[in-house]
Amino acid sequence: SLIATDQLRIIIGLGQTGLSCARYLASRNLPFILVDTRKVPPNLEQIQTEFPNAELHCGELNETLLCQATEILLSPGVAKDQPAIQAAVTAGVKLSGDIDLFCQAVSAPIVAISGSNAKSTVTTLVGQMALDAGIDTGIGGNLGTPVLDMLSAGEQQLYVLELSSFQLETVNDLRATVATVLNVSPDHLDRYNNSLQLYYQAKHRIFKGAGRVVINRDDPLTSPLVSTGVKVTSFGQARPDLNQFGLLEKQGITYLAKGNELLLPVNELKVRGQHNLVNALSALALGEAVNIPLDSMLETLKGFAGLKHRCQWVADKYDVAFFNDSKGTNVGATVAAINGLASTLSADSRIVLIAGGVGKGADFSDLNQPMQNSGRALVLIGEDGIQIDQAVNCLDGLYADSMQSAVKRAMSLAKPGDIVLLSPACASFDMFSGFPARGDAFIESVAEL
Ligand code: UMA
Ligand code: ADP
Repeated sequence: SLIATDQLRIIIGLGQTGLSCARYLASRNLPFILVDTRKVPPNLEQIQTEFPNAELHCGELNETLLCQATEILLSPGVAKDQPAIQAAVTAGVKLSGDIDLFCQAVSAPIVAISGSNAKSTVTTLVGQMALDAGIDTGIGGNLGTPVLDMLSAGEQQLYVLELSSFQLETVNDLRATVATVLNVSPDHLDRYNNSLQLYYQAKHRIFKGAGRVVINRDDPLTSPLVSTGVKVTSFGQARPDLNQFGLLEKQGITYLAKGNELLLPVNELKVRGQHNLVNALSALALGEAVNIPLDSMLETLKGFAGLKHRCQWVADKYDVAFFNDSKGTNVGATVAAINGLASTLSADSRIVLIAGGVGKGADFSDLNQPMQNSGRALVLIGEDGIQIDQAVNCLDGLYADSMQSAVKRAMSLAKPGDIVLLSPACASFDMFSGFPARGDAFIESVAEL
């Protein structure tokens, strides 16, 4: 391993990432100190049992301690612009994280995927394409399994990583075989001084040292400045140029296409909505970059039914269809969900949207146009529901104090043929443990109707 033993590493954050870093260093007999900004981190007992000899500091960050480190391994949930961390950086301490450690440890090709939306869907899809093609593949990152925990299964032939802007903040040298930022729209701006530029810059760290790059033709913010040797492949909705991925119409049928080559009629896909066609195209471009055979990738696409909580069809009740898009946690995602589902509706049918939660300082005005085009009614939940009500002035919002009453209200407002869509455009932590619990509450409430 490239890791020096005479260094003092401080792990900040005792969540999943911090634990994975501690396990990784311990397995290599490398010393570390554990730090968490909370007085009592949630899994303190487990940590003390697992690492009985590790020095542990909880509560407010200690600047003197941090300045003594050679390297700080920062968890994604901890902002790096805190004074104690900045003081350490100024004092010459290297700021790093689990992603850098992982990249130093493996030699297999890495597919690195970021973006404001569609990360989990595309990561899962590319991972499944690789597995179906018989390639031993590790699939993880922001998606759920911390990257270092994947190493316990032994080195795989390929890694497909979902990387958040938070994780990318501490990335110094990724050297992915192929890297992409699928799309950029405002999210997490509370963590970036309300600056889209800072958020964008964090995301674009994914391109550091990348061998190949995949860009979205429909979103200029996804294109990095790369040196001439780096191959760039694009995906997008329009008819593609030679060797690029896009949609092509022939005799009234829309196809996924590469250049002029028709790959698959889109009606053979199980997933619905224009955004999912784009997701399929991006997965093909990424898979091609790591030599997954095209025929095999198309077979995987045909079988892919999408992930739970992402525009997931739940049930039809009294001729109203219910869709769970609990993972729609920012405005861009909810706009895509509304437009994607609206394109499947008949002429008189519309969407009843359930939205709201923790707004993360977002500007919700981009919801107005899609709701004007396709909205029947707006039901609001959570602490920042009122902000959405104020931004969406084409409809009067109705308030509900639980998921159950939101679903009942939505049912009573819907007309036969309509869709009730939970796509909150917000985080869930005011009412739920996370987006999965919020989506499950929706599914249960629909079942009770
Ligand atoms: N925290 C503190 N003080 C600390 C450490 C953490 O207050 O010293 C708080 C954070 O503010 C945060 C929580 O504890 O609210 C968890 O933070 P963490 O960095 O310990 O998180 P992990 O458990 O390591 O999980 C992280 C990702 N979480 C975040 O980025 C907040 C997980 O993504 C990811 O699956 C996991 O690593 C494995 O890679 C979750 C997420 O919400 C799903 N990601 C955001 C998103 O998708 O929008 C970016
Ligand atoms: P992420 O991991 O980036 O949050 P997911 O794959 O979990 O992405 O999808 C999150 C949400 O983003 C979905 O529920 C859907 O509302 C929206 N979405 C999916 N694909 C796209 C896309 N191509 N562009 C914009 N929004 C999308």
